[in-house]
Amino acid sequence: MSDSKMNEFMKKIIAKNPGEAEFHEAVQEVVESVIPFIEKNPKYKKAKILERIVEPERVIMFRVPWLDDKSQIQVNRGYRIQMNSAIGPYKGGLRFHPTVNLGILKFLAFEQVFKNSLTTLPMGGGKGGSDFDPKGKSDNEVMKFCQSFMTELFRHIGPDADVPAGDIGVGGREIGYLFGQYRRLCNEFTGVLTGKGINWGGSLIRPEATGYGCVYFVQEMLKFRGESFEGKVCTVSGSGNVAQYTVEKLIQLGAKVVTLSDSNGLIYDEQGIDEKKLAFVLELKNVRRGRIKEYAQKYGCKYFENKRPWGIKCHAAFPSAHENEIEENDAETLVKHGCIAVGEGANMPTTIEGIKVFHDAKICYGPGKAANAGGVAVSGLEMSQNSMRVSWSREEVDKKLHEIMFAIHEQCLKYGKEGDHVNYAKGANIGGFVKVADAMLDQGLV
Ligand code: NDP
Ligand code: 2IT
Repeated sequence: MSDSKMNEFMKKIIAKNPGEAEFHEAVQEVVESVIPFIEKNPKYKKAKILERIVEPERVIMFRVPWLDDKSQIQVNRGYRIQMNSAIGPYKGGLRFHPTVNLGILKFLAFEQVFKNSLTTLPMGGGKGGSDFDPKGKSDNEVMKFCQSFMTELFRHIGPDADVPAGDIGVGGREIGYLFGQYRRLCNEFTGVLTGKGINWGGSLIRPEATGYGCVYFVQEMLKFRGESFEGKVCTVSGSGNVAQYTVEKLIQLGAKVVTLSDSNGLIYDEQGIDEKKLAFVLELKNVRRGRIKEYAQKYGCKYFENKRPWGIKCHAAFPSAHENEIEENDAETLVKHGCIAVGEGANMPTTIEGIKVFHDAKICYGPGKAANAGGVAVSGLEMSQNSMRVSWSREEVDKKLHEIMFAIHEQCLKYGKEGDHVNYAKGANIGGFVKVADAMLDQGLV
């Protein structure tokens, strides 16, 4: 019964949003859990909550012209998807990457609605970005692009309306240029962006939050099974913001991390990445903006061109690069090699077929909207600090982050327990849905 309802629903989604494959996948993954729940709770069905929640409240698309270092005109496309504001201002990152298109940003905005709801904080869901590629651009070019991007975006955002942050290709440097231009255009200093520098309104622990939070979440999943990180071998993909702080926290908790990657290849360090080697990665990636291959050259470990880490034996895997990086055969290999936990630092890094493999094997699968919610959660804490004009200590923010990840795990247990197994994907989807759906019911036809 639910299956045919789902097929019918997905047919309409595909017809109405042609060519948006990632958005279709994200909706399918959520409705697989939510349709059976709605069948048992007809108030949501009657109010057509599902039909409304998949439709963005607003989509903004705009031209971003800028001058490169050779004084040539460049033109990119900018976007902001304002998906759902039933429980708070739109909140979600900006992605700058050549693959960015409407379907990818709609998938990310859709996921963000459920993720933000799970954080326990009052934040709606949004996402934005551009097909601009910061790779190989000078600081001056990145600044010119950011200023032009904000020159249109500023009229659509605000500290109580929509609060963007970083994502792939948008880190501290980009947030700085974007914030500078917003301040100049609006003549006001407010918490309109998160991920800001520490001496101009940023929060301690925000750079670390997504990685730390993901490790805290997997720690809870392991604890529930009577396990810990001590002595566990872990593989991590990517080498950007999320990957870096995932590795840092894993090292602190006694795990051995053996991989990192970027869009060119994979390093496999059998000795394990220690704090000193990680400091090298941070300098390589955040300051020199180089390739991960240099790590293999410096430390004499293995390097594989264009490879992902999923063929390497591990107890826990942390996909922290991009969507659809774990396919069905990768999931099978991970399970075959004895992997017992997956923490999704990235958004939707496992395909629907891959997720099925993890569920069938009954391993601890922590879906992105739960496992990587620590980043946006600390963004929410940054907004609170900005509103109150205070700065909390590292310890205070880290403690709050820890509590939030624990609370998300509890919500997953509440809605996802199936006998002695926990279906975290189902738990996160229903847990995230209920709060937003109830707010939509309370607020009438909006
Ligand atoms: P960064 O830009 O800091 O790092 C991204 C990393 O992933 C880089 O190592 C990059 O390699 C690699 N990568 C990106 N796209 C591809 C691709 N198409 N193929 C191969 N490698 C790729 O981004 P973040 O660390 O911030 O984001 C990583 C993931 O985490 C994304 O899915 C993001 O949506 C998600 N996320 C981020 C949060 C945050 O707070 N930053 C919060 C929650 C989720 P290269 O440098 O070669 O491009
Ligand atoms: O995917 C995500 O949750 C983010 N990129 C962080 C969003 C935010 O507003 O901090």
